[in-house]
Amino acid sequence: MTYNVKDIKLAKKGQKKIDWAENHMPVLLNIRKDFEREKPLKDICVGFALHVTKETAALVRTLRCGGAKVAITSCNPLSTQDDVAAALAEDGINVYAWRGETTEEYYENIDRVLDHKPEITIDDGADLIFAIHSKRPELIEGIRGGCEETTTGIVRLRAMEKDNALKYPVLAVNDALTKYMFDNRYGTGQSTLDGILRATSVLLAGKVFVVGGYGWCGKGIAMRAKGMGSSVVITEVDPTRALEAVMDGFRVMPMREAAKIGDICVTATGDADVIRKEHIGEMKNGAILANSGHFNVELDVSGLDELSIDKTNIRENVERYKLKNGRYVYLLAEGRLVNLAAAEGHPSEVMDMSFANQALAVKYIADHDLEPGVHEIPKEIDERVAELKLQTMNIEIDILSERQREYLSSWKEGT
Ligand code: NRN
Repeated sequence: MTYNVKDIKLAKKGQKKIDWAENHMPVLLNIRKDFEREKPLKDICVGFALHVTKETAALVRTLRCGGAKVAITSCNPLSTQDDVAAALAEDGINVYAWRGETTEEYYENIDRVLDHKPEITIDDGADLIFAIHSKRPELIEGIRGGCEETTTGIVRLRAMEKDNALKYPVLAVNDALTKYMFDNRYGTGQSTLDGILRATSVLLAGKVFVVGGYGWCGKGIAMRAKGMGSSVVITEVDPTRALEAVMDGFRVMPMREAAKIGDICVTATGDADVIRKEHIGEMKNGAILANSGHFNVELDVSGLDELSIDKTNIRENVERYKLKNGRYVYLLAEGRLVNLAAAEGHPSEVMDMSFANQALAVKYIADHDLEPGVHEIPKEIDERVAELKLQTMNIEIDILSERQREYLSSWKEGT
């Protein structure tokens, strides 16, 4: 067993954080009990590139209880919680991750995980799968399949599949209802505000809060910013999503207009160049910029540099840029995903469902021979996660009667 972490002496602090997360992840712990009994992953090596957080550590422990050998690195150079990484190392996990990795170190750590020749991969953003296909193709024949956690990763994998470039099966964990309807919406909604508030501690009430993108993440961010008393403005490129934002009571306008009035501007589109130089040049003095998308391509950070005559770190995760036009703007977490770089990511209760899907998806891959390509999560996994979550919340629901079941499958009864 090998590891490379910032400071192994942080392990005790990390164990406490993981225990705290596990106190709020009852579905995953329920699955862990089954895994301990059945050992469905016996001697299977699982390679991870997920944000190394206290919730991910709970997932790692669960797969290990299922008999898996685990090697893990992060999927972002800024999101690793170093005390959690130390705790995993102390637990005997092969962990290669620290907060503040250089780009070179980030990809070296991915290589370290691949040195363990994983048979199943778990990705968040598809960097691991991409590294296997582009740099270590000899590993592919030994791989049973993979899982992908996030929207951006699914988009990337579907593009690979379309080009016939995807050589092994991947389960689209992000597309499970019990993942994206909760993690992407309620998780991102809370964790993005958490990141902004930990970095700046500014008042949100009364501020103009611009959200770029009204997908499941943008919807969550807008809903929570409104709840804190912000006046929320949405920008979009998709007419239907724009219409939904209008009907949800938000102002909708192009970024060139929103940039002029925004006090806080957050991107969550999964696309590149959403806030560009021409927008930044129009921004109010003191505007705060943050990104909640997976990669740091949504805010044009190099364009911001070109527009600036000075850049100073004034708080942890806050860079102050003095623009040539004399105004200041603040960039959070270097434009990287603010919820994980400046806070701890989504709350454990919502990652409980996302990672229950991951654990059951890994078991599904171990139990089935799938064709290369992107596969939807089996409906029975999604439904089991929802039922388990309700159980752990002591919530009971109605059960269809025989008559109701027949009615729903009939077509003869009309008015
Ligand atoms: N606490 C977290 N641990 C966490 N919060 C959000 N994510 C996390 N991963 C591990 C991921 C979500 O599932 C980031 C991904 O982009 C999103 O799909």
